[in-house]
Amino acid sequence: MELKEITIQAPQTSEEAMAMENKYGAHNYHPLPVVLDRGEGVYVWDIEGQQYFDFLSAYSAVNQGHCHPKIVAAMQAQTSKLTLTSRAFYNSNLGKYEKFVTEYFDYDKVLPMNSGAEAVETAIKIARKWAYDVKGVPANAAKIITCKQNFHGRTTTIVSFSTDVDATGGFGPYTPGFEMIPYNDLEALRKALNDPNVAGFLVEPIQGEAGVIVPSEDYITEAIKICRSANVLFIADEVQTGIARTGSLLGTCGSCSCKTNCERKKRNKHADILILGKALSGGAYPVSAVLADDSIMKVIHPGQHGSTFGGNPVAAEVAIAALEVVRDEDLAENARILGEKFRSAMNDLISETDLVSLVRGRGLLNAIVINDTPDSSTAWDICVKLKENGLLAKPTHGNIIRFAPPLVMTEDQLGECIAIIRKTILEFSK
Ligand code: IF1
Repeated sequence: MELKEITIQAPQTSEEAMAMENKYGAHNYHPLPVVLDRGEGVYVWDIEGQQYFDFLSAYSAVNQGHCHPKIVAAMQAQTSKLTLTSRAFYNSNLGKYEKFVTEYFDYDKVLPMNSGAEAVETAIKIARKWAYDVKGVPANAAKIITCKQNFHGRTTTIVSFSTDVDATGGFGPYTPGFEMIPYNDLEALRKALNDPNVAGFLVEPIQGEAGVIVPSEDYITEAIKICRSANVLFIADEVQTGIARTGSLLGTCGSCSCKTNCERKKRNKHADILILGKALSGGAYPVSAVLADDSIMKVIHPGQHGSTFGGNPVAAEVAIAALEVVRDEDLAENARILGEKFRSAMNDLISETDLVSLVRGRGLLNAIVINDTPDSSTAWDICVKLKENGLLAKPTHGNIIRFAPPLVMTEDQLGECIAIIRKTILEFSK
């Protein structure tokens, strides 16, 4: 068959672009009505040239800021040299990246994938295999404990242990082998681990999609201890909380101000299996990874897991550059300092209006709770107004607005953003 000639006019206006997406794309999203065309650092511009502060950062993928020159340069250099070999052959970039990323996060080995969901799937497979090969769990009996209100991605297995009806409804039959317990509940964890067939506990150090739920200060360290004493793997999904977002290198560090390798291993802040994605590439490319020590990673043998694109040369170079930027620009420290300023400004706002009832978060992963019924459109309406005032944020479940700007933001820029948020919310309060 001869392919017919297709000529596409690029959309000239935001209206045209939205109409095209609406007509030709599946309706699996409900975006804010803004069409982004260009980005640099903390800013994005729409088709009409309107400038905005990005307070979503592609759900924390763009921690290093849009189109970071160092990441772009690494990507451009590699794309003109070699892009993909598959893992049927070695490539000259992968080993270098593997050494870099394992030293950076202090693990023996890495298993490279592409999306966050794939990395979560990978971690589940490793944990199950470890349960059978090392722990001695009977075949097909391994259980993984997860938390209610989690978000770990959208594959059929991952939605099998979601408590969000939009994510799960209509997609059964579901994968067995998962048990959900309440988040931030050590007693529930102790009880759930009272079963010799438990392979792992999969948890987000801060629950993002649930509305930036920060657990009590000792939750993660205690949960790690409980897992260790029950011979259960502690699996941290740091796809969103990892890589400086929360003011330290990883969310499991808690409020510890470590930059790269602190003494996480000694201080019970070190997951047995670490899942990374999003900011591992600074948003330039889909790059995810699962890290673990040899005693765990050794359970995976040739042919048992993989991906065409995982560990490709571009991903390797982009990830090294992205992690170098985080270190060289001290983004964790910046996130911690700016995060404190942000929450303090939001608390001032809370004292001036009844419309905002709470601010919570850590580093630059924050959310405000809008004082209205969960099914009202107030948070959405505020986000539309914020957009008109030059700042992009997205509401999440139950009238909550998440604020997660790129971590390269300056204090002055944050001041401008706080002024926009104040002005918008106070206008609404009238
Ligand atoms: C969407 C939220 C953020 C994640 C954690 C794994 C994944 C994610 C902790 C999967 C992805 C995204 C995906 C995005 C919405 C989103 C999100 F609102 F749902 F919670 F970031 F805030 N683990 N999170 O947060 O990674 O396969 O997408 O690369 O549109 O679904 P992925």
